[in-house]
Amino acid sequence: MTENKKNEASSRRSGFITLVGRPNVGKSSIINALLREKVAAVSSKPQTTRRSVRCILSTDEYQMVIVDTPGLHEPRHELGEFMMREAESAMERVDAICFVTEAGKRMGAEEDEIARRIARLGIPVALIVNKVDRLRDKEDFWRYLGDITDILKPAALVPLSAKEGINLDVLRHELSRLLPEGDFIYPEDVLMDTTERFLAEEIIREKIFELTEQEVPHSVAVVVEEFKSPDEYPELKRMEIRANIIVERAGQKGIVIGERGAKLKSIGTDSRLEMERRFGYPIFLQLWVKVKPGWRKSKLEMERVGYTRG
Ligand SMILES: Nc1nc2c(ncn2[C@@H]2O[C@H](COP(=O)(O)OP(=O)(O)OP(=O)(O)O)[C@@H](O)[C@H]2O)c(=O)[nH]1
Ligand SMILES: [Mg+2]
Repeated sequence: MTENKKNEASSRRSGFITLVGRPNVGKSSIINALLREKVAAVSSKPQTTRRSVRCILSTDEYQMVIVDTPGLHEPRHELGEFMMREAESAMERVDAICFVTEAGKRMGAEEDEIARRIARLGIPVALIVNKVDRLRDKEDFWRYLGDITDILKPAALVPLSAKEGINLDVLRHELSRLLPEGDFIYPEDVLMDTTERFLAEEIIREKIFELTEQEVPHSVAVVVEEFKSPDEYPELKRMEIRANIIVERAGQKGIVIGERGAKLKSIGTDSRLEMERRFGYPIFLQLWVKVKPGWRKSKLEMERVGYTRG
């Protein structure tokens, strides 16, 4: 390495920061806002994120690998257990942890308990209080924070709105200060450490979360069976993606398909449009709905639909 390169490397910073918190507080939305790009699946329903995913924010000075995680909750089946293992292991060997909460919501005992566990890890913590756009009275901000700051002793506290873009620069700055010196881990143009196949599954699942209600979104898994890109097959003019939507019961299959196939058509159209934007090719998308009774409760079925830990 030349002297110049060495200097450049040592003045740069890079590291891993994991975002954790209760379901639906806005972790994935915060990552999309930080990256200025929609990379992670977001929905109004809790437990949207099922796997930990590394998302990457690169600037001239630093590279932050931000790990999105499933919302922390008491698991009720095998899928929930899988999600919690994903979140727990994402907190190991990282440079900092961001604990995300919601403004104006009183912290419960459960949140305090999570905070205590995080504090015991001995890793620097940033406390993000998201959704401040919803606060009607500024006084509520502190009133509802409760004991959490005493428990976490955060190195930074950032009131934020991922939705309205309030304090995003402050958050970028505060998090970058928690990064150690070191050269970049990923090429600067990489936004996510994952495959296009996984992204396609996430996009379809997100649309199902948006377009179905109650137990249905939680009972769904998406498995891409075929993924052909012009990158690999230059003779193709478009990407060809065939995916199975797995549900737990026959009734749910009817709901996902909808009257005269209308719901499935909407899921397909919305997914295709987002994929075209993300992947940069015209997309041919075929969706099939299949029933696998109780897949969320079976380790074997979970593995078959792709929920295995590497
Ligand atoms: N009003 C408001 N809503 C927000 C904000 N950030 C996120 N949301 C909404 O909160 C809901 C949950 O957002 P997500 O980003 O999916 O939350 P999450 O913490 O990743 O949820 P899980 O993956 O289920 O743990 C969505 O409807 C978002 O649009 C915010 O700053 N203000
Ligand atoms: Mg999420």
